[in-house]
Amino acid sequence: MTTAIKGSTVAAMRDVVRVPNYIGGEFVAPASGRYIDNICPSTGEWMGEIPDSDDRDVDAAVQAAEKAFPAWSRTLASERSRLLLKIADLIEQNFEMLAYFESLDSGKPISLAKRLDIPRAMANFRFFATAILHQASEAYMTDAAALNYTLRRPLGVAGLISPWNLPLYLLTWKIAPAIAVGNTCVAKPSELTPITAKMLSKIVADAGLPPGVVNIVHGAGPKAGAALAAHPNVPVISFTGGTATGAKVAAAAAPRFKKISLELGGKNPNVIFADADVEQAIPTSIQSSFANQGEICLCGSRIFVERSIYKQFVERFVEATKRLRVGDPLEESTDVGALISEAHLKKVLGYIDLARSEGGTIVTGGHRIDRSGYFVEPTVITGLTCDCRVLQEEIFGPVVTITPFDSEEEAISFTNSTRYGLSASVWTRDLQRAHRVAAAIDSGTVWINCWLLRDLRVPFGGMKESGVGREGGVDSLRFFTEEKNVCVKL
Ligand code: TXE
Repeated sequence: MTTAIKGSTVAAMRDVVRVPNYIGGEFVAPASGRYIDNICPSTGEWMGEIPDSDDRDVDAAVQAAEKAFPAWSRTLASERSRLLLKIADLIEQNFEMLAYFESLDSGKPISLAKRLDIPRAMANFRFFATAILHQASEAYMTDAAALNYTLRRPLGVAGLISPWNLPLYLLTWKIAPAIAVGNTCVAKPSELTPITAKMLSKIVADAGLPPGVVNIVHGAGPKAGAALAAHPNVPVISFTGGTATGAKVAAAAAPRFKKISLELGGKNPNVIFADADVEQAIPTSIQSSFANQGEICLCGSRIFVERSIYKQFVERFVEATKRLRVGDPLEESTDVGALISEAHLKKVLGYIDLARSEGGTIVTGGHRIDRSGYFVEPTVITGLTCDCRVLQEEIFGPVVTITPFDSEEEAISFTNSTRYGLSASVWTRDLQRAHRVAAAIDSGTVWINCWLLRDLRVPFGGMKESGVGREGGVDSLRFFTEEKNVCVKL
């Protein structure tokens, strides 16, 4: 499949890439009849179009989801599980095609789509399909006077808003738990990366999921996304995206007291103590800085290195950065692909200029690559302090700063010096220090001597302005259900 698609040109795909909405089991055009262009990040060319949906489309999707809810919420867990496993199998059967289009649509290296995105999409469905078969509920005895037990029921129609950096990975991270526990849903994928969401709607239909359980409405965030966040019949919203957008979603949800989970931006630290295993720390830090062009909320964009090994670390890190192959995302050998859009390219280049004006040294990289599409050289910056904007604001590109520190206390204060608190990596062979520093860092996840090692059972989310709530494992199952205590007098 891959070879066949590779041979085709972007122009030849015009016929096939008009993405429809998926509402009530039907593929439908938007009420407005209008479409938004979908631009290929690695060429800058028009590649297709997606519905410019508005509140009418969102409302139709919510109605379809409401209609499907009574039967789906009563469907036996074993049957819901079977259908979710079928979806996972169909993702697996379409693995190559999904990886290809994920890479084409987002600019990410196809090797990453194959290693991370599509396997995780399968794993999300398998994990929650089986998790619902192993649930228990609590019971509390009030002496000999009463028995309390907890019932958990789905909330109704879940609103799921996902971003462009890990399109199918994050969309399925939300859809799978939402429907596994008996909700129906309306999902709004990013307008920048609609293609694998379109493919998922076909997969969901082919798997035999009842119409209306999953609905996918494409469109612009401020129009379709905002309509979903504010819809009166959507009691629960799961959102992943930028912090500024998260604030808008929270504001739209607040007057209706919706349950919300917000996974937002990060400015994650990567702390390297002098006793670290540098042979491991360097290649992993290269990954955490530049994987997916730095467009992962968990990327470590601020590296702090103990002063005694700082010089040697910078030299070796820069050498490794220069070896990264930046190029066509569809080439298997590419390490760093294209940024998502021209606007995002400008944002990232703007921060590199800012680093220069804040007095930083661009040790390697720092420029747009001279070719069509939105490519930026992997960039390493030194000489900036923690109060600089470049170390305070999320850049979300292949740009990393390296700063020396002199003590454990200073390392901790550097890590905690931003308004974000999503994740951190700490590199040391000193076990007690590892635990001490992990406890002191304000972030939802701390990795010790690793990065992006994800177990789907663990709580995932951010502190401070990196988000509200936790998802993953039991947290997702609880988030998408509502508890009721039943008290029986004995
Ligand atoms: O994301 P948006 P953007 C960060 C990153 C990036 C910045 C802006 O720093 O540069 O955010 O990216 C939908 N109501 N992250 O603007 O807008 C939108 O259609 C409801 C971090 O591209 O947050 C899309 O589906 N929904 C990040 C989703 O929100 C709205 C991933 C996310 O897009 C909306 C992406 C509105 N008013 C960017 N406006 C992460 N945490 O991984 C937009 N949307």
